[in-house]
Amino acid sequence: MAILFRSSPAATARWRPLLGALLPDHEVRFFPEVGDKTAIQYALVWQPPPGLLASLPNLKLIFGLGAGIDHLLRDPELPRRVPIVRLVDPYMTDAMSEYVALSVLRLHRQDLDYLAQQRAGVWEEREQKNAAERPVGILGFGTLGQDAGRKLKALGFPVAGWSRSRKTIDGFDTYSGVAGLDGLIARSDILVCLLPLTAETTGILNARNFARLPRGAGIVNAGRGGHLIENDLIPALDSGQLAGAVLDVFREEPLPPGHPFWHHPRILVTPHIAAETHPPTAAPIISEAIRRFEAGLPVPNVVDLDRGY
Ligand code: NDP
Ligand code: OXD
Repeated sequence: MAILFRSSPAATARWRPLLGALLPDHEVRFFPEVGDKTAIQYALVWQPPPGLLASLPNLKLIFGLGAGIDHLLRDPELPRRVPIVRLVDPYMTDAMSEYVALSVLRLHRQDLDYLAQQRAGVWEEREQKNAAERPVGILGFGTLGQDAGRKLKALGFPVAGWSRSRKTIDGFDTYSGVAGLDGLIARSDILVCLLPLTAETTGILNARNFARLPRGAGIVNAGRGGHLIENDLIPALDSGQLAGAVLDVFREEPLPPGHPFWHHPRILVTPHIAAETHPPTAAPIISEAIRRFEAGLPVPNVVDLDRGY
């Protein structure tokens, strides 16, 4: 019974000792050392090469080494009979909420303007609202969205969330489905995207929706680069319809040199670090899931392939 691990070389170095210690009764193989493929029952993967998973005839579970599984669905040969388990790790949830709180506060407190003023040696006060006067809307009100929402609420922001299914959550205005999207957008001075990338959510940060935000709104995209129509962003910023954008994820990663986002004065770029997978907490979550599976118990966080997340 073997486990195949495949991620970047740096991640592999961090996971190797943890998996060995947590799963001593399993043989863990590290890609590209695959060995006898018929022995592999579990795959722990981030961005596996297309066809790798399909080449494992006795695979029983696929563990995505992140919260989003779009990297797996991109594989045209993905064996859809094998359940995919996504990573839900409170350590990552806390990290994402820190990133969202920081980004929302930067937009709210006009950090981009004060940075520009500092560079120009300008000492000038700008009118400032309180958090209570700055509604935040969160696209994707699941594990990450709700935690970020709670923390933003603790800072005083009125928070609303948008999800696919209808939700009633104490202390939050909630919107759902295609019919609820315009309502959430119209009331959001700052719009945060924490959606999974699916056919329905691709391109949701677009000119139409920017135009429906209150003038001078800010956006934070920590979902996926495919959520943003990149060519729509700069015109919305240059016209003043949007005041700023904080972007952690991009259609092409790393963001290519010379891309206009690098130097735009109203865009803050981070290199997909909002909530990185943290092997010391993630490895015990995955090893526990394997133990549950082998004991015939239900495994949490299995992806619904029909929904796409
Ligand atoms: P969850 O599955 O817990 O939450 C997803 C939310 O999105 C749910 O509320 C879901 O609705 C909603 N949703 C999905 N499709 C639609 C739709 N078509 N219309 C409206 N709402 C929709 O995921 P997580 O919160 O754990 O993660 C969200 C995403 O964050 C990941 O998929 C990944 O892309 C991104 N991420 C980015 C990281 C980074 O470092 N930048 C790190 C980790 C994750 P419902 O509740 O009804 O199911
Ligand atoms: C994830 C990510 O999905 O890091 O976990 O983007």
